[in-house]
Amino acid sequence: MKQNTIEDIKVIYKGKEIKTLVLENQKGSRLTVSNYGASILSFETPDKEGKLINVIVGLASSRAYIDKYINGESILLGATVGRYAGRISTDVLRINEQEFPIYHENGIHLHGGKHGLDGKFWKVKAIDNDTLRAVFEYKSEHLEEGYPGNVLITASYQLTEINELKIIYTATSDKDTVINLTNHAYFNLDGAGSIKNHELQLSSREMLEVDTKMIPTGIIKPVANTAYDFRKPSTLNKLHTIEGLDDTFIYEDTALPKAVLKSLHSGIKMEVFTNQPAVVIFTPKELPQWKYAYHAMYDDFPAICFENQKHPDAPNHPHFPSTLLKAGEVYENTSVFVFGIDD
Ligand code: G6D
Repeated sequence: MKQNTIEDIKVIYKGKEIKTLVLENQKGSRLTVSNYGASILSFETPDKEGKLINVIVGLASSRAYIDKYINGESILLGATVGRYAGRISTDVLRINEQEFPIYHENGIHLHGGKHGLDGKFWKVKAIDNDTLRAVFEYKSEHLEEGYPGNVLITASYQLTEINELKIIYTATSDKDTVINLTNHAYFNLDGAGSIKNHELQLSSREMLEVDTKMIPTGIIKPVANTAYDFRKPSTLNKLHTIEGLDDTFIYEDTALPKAVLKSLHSGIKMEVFTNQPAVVIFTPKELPQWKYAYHAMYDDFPAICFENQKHPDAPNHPHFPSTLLKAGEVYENTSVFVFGIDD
């Protein structure tokens, strides 16, 4: 019987230490994470024939992530996103009648600003072979990217014996602030090609209406009788008709999986559980022509992101779940991606 193993690889690149950790469970599934952006570089799990498939799109080397970021080309592959994931429609945050200017481009603040958490070198806080868990930590200084509060953030990645990928983010602040983290993994259950042959089922009856700048208007609209209704399993070849997804769906309050994604080719099924009220589902029409891990080649609609989080632009919509983190309180965002074979 295989044992749990964690391989710890250190590379110095451009004067910085990149720590890559490979967590392997007794089924032979392998989760590779990096302290750069507290990112998931890959996740290999067996398909219906028992062959390992990398279901999370990654680059061919951990150094490549830094080069893409420095060149302003990052698409946040597998990265931790924040302090505020998604879009904020104003160039200031108003907290307790105080105004905090935040970085913006054309009046929109996206994914934590010009230098969000995805471009930081996190500290390796813990590596636990028994529970097959790696924890990264980042201290975000007061007014970093304009956000108030000295905020201690942790990102915990765990691979369990039943092929669950558990992601737990925590944050505590010494001042009232806002926080809304997520993980930006791009899933493709075939490890290459397109997700058009995947089937998606979502426990969601509502989604956010957005304006032309993709900013929520505040209106929450039903998905019924629209192409965005995934309450019944739907194959994703319909993405062509809706130009893909880059939308916020409101999860139903259910103990059932919030989302189920299946590949009709590899037979791999992924069930998504989370304590977050919403998810931004992003299906890029294509990926940049880069060298990807395992020499993977991708086609149109190559991947799908399940960015479990609170609503984008919540600081400007009082009726959305609050993203305020009061001094001394603990923020926790837990998501579990359960992998198996669709019987
Ligand atoms: C685009 O609008 C999308 C975002 O949702 C995505 O996270 C990003 O590309 C990578 O900005």
